[in-house]
Amino acid sequence: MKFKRYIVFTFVTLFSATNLLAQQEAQQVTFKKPATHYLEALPMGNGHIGAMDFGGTNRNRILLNEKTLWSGGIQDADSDSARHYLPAIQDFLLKGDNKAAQELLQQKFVSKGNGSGYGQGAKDNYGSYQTLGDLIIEWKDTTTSVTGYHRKLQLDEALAATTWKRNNTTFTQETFVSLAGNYIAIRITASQKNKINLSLQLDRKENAKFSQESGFLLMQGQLPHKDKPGMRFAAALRPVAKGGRIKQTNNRVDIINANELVIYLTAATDYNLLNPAKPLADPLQKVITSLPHPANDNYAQAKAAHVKAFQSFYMRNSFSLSHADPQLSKLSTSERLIAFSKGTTDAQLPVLYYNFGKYLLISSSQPGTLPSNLQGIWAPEYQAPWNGDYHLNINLQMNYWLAEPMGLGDLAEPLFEFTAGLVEPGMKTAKAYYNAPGWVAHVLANPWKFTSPGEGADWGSTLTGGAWLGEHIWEHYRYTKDEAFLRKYYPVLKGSAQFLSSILIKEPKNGWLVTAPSNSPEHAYVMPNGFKGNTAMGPTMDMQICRETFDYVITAADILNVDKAWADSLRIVRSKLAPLQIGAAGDINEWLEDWKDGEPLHRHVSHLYGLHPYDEITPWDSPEMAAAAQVTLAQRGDGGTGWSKAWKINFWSRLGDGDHAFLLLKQLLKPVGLIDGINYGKGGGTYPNLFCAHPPFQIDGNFGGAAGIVEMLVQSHGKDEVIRLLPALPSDAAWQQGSLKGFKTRGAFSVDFNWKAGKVEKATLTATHAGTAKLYLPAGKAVADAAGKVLVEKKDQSTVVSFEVTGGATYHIS
Ligand code: FUC
Repeated sequence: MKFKRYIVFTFVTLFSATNLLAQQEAQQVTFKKPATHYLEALPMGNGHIGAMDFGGTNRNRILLNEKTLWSGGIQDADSDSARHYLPAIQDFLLKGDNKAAQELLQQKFVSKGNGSGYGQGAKDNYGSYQTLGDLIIEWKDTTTSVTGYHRKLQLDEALAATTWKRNNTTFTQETFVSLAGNYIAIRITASQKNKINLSLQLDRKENAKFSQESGFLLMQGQLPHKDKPGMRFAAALRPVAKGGRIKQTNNRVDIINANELVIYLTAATDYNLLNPAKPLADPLQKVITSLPHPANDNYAQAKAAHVKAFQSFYMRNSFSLSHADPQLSKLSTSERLIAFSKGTTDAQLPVLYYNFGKYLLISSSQPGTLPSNLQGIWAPEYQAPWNGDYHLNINLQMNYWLAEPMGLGDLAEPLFEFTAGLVEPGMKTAKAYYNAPGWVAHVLANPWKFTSPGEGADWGSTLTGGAWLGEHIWEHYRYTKDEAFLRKYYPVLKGSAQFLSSILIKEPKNGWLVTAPSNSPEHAYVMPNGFKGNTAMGPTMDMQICRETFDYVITAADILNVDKAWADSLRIVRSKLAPLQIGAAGDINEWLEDWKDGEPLHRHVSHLYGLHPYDEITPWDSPEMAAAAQVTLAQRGDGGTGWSKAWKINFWSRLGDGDHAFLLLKQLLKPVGLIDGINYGKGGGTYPNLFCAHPPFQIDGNFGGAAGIVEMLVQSHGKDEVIRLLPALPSDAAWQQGSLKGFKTRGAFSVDFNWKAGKVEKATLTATHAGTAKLYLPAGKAVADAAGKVLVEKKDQSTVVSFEVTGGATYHIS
């Protein structure tokens, strides 16, 4: 009896130890050294304020960001005469003279002025997202040696911590960006009294002045805008020390012989989210008054409130794989990346990547501010790559692919509001270029509501950026069935459909309706006459976006009981759109004709938009097209930038090929050194701090990669929105046992399940609304209601089943 108890005890202990290990391996980004570069620093944020802790023990840098800090300002980049040239450009295209069309487009149909400043718009009207600056912590003792150094970001608590030992004293620095209050908090402790001796300073290389008030360090400034004064910003820092003394001189704070120190820091700008044309008041007073007062300082409470607020998002869902390796927990994250790339099994690394994606979403996107940009909220530059803006031909959208399935759709609010904010300027752009109703946004957008085409004919005339944003509004509805939400944003969707339906022209060969002039994002074709160009009519992605937009607007009008006659007319237009076509090589045509690719391995795979994110192509609804999509993917190859690889993980998962998806995930996790600058040739990967390498750092790959993991595990797309568990599970041994909790599916369901030996063991499905559930039921499983009554049973083979559900009820699959 005793012996048996001992065995059970040992088993439980071992089991929970492995579990704990797995948890830590999946929840921590760790380093054994201070960062030498921001791509080794630990990112934190609350959607408004961003921080990156370098973990230095002599001189520590904390890189600071504020989401709305943008140079430039509102510009009128619409070329008013453009619409007069539209018929001529279209005529050239109809006659097959794409060269003349592209030349005229470059002269008359691009943005007025410098547009985005050729990607270098910081000092131009377009502007650039900029770093706020740095907090510098300078320790007095920098000569004695440091031992026992460790640095980690604890993802499930959103806390960074550095520990080190110097002169027999153990120091710790803990940092968070509060989700409960709008500030950064940094607490420094020492194992012995009077050992904290350091100085604090704020720094910024451009457009800033520094000052101090009793108990505060201040920074304020104004950014350049070509014609007028630009955005004002301010930051304030307040140190709270226990023991010792604080001395303030020359905009510097010295902490002398303290036992403990807490630093609070906040920042704001005068950017007016509701009306960027009318800046808010000078933010200086706001930052001073919004910092916690020393008299009320209670770090423990502030930390607890932050962790609680953060976990209210983070704990909504979880993904775990059972396998853990005790050896791996001794490695730093970058050592794990290297080992993984050499073939070491590290089951928890993909889980860590998933968790990191979730962490980044919560930290960079919160209601009430701008959406996550090309760098989320973490930029060290004054001229960010591509201005750190909102690219609408994949990048901004990819940043939000995670939100709905993770049950974090409320964090996409900044995206929905940003999209709605583009309607008004986009209506002006639609008139100026196409003399069309509705609204358009092209390839680029910024907080100043830029909707004009880009300045280059070869990339700037993609006209579906705005409609693609609308897809996220529709997806939110599909996941939640929230009619009030749909009603609120219906005018945005309707405006896109109005625009797209009114600009279509009839192409001469088949009489299909097509967009013109447009392009297939950033890719070139080679015409049979040898012309290599971009300007085209009816590129495949446009036609897919038209079908998708028209379909959901027609459905939305029906749900909301509005615009019946118009929706009917849209149905007719939809039926005349150029269809998907399979080319001579068995692939999906990217253009209306089966032209050769300008760059066969190009990073964009826009013509597979219908496979993902749109669900026009699925292996079950359209097997022939799915097979052609697979040929396209094979042609394009597995290379590409970070986001391109991330997209391909999603594509392969939707084709049900978990092994190919995992192959690409492994490539996305390939360690990349600290390369600055843009180098398409090198391909994507992962920096030491897990940020995605385009290169340079671009956050879309982090989000897209984590979303790809979701697609491997749960899908619910296609005509019938059938819920599929483990639709693309890799055959790798490390993936054969695991569990998921709190996932959302289209049709407004929540699923939890676990699997063993690669097969679903038990699952529960909770319905938010009454209706019909459609489920791909694994062989040998049955569905029962909460009372245990069996509703459907399929013993012999896996198949799609449907059953009626009650709102709020849970169903068990076992
Ligand atoms: C798109 C991509 C580039 C880059 C840029 C920010 O235009 O083609 O690779 O990601 O956005």
